[in-house]
Amino acid sequence: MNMTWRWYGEGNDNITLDHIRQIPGVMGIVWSLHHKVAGEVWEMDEIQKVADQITSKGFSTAVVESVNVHDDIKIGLPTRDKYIDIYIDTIRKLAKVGVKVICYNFMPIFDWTRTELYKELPDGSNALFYENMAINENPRDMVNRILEGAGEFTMPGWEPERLARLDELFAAYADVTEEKLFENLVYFLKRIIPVCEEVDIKMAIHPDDPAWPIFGLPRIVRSRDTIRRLLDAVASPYNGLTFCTGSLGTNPKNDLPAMIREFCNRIHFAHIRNVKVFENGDFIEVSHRGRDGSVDVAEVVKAYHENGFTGYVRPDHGRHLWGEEKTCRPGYGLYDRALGIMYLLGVWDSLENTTGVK
Ligand code: CS2
Ligand code: MN
Repeated sequence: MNMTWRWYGEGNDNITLDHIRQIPGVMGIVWSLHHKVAGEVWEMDEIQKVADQITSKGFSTAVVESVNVHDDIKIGLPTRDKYIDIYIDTIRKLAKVGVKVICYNFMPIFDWTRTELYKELPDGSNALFYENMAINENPRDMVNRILEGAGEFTMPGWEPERLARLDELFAAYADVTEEKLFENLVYFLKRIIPVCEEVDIKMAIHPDDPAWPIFGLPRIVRSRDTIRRLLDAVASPYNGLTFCTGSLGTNPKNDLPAMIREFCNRIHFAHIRNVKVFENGDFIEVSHRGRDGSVDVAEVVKAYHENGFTGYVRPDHGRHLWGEEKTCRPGYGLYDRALGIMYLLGVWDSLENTTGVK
C-alpha cells in the first residue's frame, strides 16, 4: 500500500506539505494544476514548479488527480481530436516529472454530486450528503447550492465558468446515450493508451459518484459489469481504474471486496472511504471505520492485501471535524482524512503481521 494525500497546491489549500509530513505513512502527494480548465494546455514550467515543491519535502509526485477531459471528447464532437492532442501533450509532460498514474473521470457535466455539503452527523461533525428527492429539482438550483457552499474554494469538476453554461451543456449532451458515451470513451482511450504505454503512465478512471445516472445524463462506470466491459474494450493494463469505495459503495448491490479481487491487477489507485447508505437510497459520508457506515472498510483492505496490491491509496474524503469546515474545502479537511489513514494502515499492518505477507 503506497499511501498518498490529495493536496490542492500552494495558496489553494489550508493544509500545507509540512502538515502532511506529520501524518504517519504518507509517501506521495496527489496533485494537479487546479487552475486549469479541461482542454487547456499544461505548460512544462508550471508542472515543474509544483513537482519541485512536492519533491523538496520528500514526497513522490507519482499520482495526478485529475487531468479533466473536455466535454467535446465526452460528447464526441469533431473538435475532440484537438482536445485529445492536448491531453496527450499533458501526458508526455507529466511523464518527465515522474508521474505514473493519472486519475480522471468520464462523467457528463458533473463530477461527484451531493445535495448538501455540511450535513450534521449525530456526533456533531458534518459531512457531504446526498438526498435523492433533492435531485429531482432543477440542476441549476443544485449547482448554485454547491458553489455557494464551497465559498472561496475552487472545487475540481465544479468550475463556475463552465457551469454558467449549464443549459447549453445539457443541450449538447441531449443525444449522448450510455452507448454513445461508452464509444466516445473507447475512442479517447484508443488514442491515448499507446502514448501511456510508451511513457509508462497508467490511466485510472474514477467511477461515477453516485453510481447511477442523474438528471437524465448517462453514467457508465458504476458496477462490476460496466467496469468489466470497459477494461475488456481496451485490454492494455494502462487502461485501469481508480477504485473508489465511496462512489461504488453508494449502490449496496456493488460487492466491493469481490470487485477488488476481480479487478485488482487493473486498479492503479485506490480511494478508500466509507458511506452510510440509508434505506431510501440517500447517503452520507462517514468515518473510515467499517462499522460507522455501509462499506466494510476492513474487508476492502483485506481484499487488497490478499491480492498483493502495491498501488497508490488515499483516504479520499473525510468529515469536517472540530469546526474545520470554516477553513477547509468541502470533504477535504485535515483531521478525518488523517484519522482515516491511521485506520487503513492499522488494518494493513495487522494483516501483514498475522499473515506474514508483507
Ligand atoms: C474525487 C473526484 O473528490 C472526489 O470525489 O474523488 O472528484 C475525482 O477527483 C474525480 O472524479 C477524478 O476525475
Ligand atoms: Mn473518489
